[in-house]
Amino acid sequence: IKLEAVEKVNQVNDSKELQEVKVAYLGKKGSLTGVLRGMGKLSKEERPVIGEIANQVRETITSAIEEKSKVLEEKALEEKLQAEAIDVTLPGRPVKAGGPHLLTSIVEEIEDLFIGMGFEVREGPEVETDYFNFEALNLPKDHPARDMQDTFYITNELLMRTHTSPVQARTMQSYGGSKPFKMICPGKVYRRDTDDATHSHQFTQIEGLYVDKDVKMSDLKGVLDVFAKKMFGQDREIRLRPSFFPFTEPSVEMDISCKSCDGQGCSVCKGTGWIEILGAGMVHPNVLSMAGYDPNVYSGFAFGMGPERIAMLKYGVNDIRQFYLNDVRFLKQFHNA
Ligand code: FA5
Repeated sequence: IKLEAVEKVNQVNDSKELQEVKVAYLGKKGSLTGVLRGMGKLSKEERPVIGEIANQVRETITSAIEEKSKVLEEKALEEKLQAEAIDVTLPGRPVKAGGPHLLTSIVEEIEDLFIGMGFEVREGPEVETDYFNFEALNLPKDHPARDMQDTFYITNELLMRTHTSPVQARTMQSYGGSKPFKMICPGKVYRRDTDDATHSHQFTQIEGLYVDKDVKMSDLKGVLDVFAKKMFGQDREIRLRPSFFPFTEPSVEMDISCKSCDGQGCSVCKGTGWIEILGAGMVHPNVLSMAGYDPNVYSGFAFGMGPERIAMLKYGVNDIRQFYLNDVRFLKQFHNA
């Protein structure tokens, strides 16, 4: 039995076969187990002799199996390592790197510029109350100027904000009517505008507000001038036009010359040579007092600009809808913008 078993163990090629051999000799019905079971029938004298031999045989077979098992394990490991070997000389598969959206870059650039002039960055809700979006900005119910911004209403009192100006009132309230401050607020706004090359029903605005004891129109002009020159370079022309907003008095709009498309027949400038990028003005006394600031002590200026249009001018984008189509061919041109 011993020789036969050891021979079989040597011939085995994998752990399954080894297990079969083990069962055949040492298992419950195995041949060696059979011998051990038969011991009871032996005489007193034969029993210890045969018993010792049987034990030796069992030990020999067991250790042969164990050794073989180790050899097989090592062989399996070796094969696994071979199969998983990494060829470091193969060429790599490049991963395409993403980058910030042009609009994100422009908003961050504008933020940095105003942070540099001492403005803090604020946020406000996109679902806004009628009070903050209109009433607190001197636009009572039924005021005809509400028609200037076609609104998506959710309920009678709740709407998608049509501009970032409600954050003016929210910020003033948070300062309790007693502290001077400078803030900007970037964010999404919504209007029932028909989409075209320069209008989108959802777009971005950046609000600016400076409230202090002696803020003048010339401060507004100075800040807008620094902004425009830094953003577009010295060679762009800037013009301020008198305008109307219920929350500012006097009010202006700022246009930038349209060099990228020479004005004529261009979809951005509609042939005029100019594109409007922001509305601004001196904060209306009613707006100050509704938010708790005494208009006899405090004054302020405010502006609201459209970063999409600023990016269009700066990078020669001829259709605002490009910002929202998510066409990677368009977007990746500006990854280093
Ligand atoms: C306003 O929204 C005022 N809240 C701005 C303001 C703030 C005035 C503070 C005074 C004081 P207006 O509707 O003109 O104004 O929009 C401001 C800017 O947003 C525009 O100059 C333009 O750059 C951009 N804009 C307006 N409508 C759209 C639109 N449909 N698509 C893309 N950009 C737009």
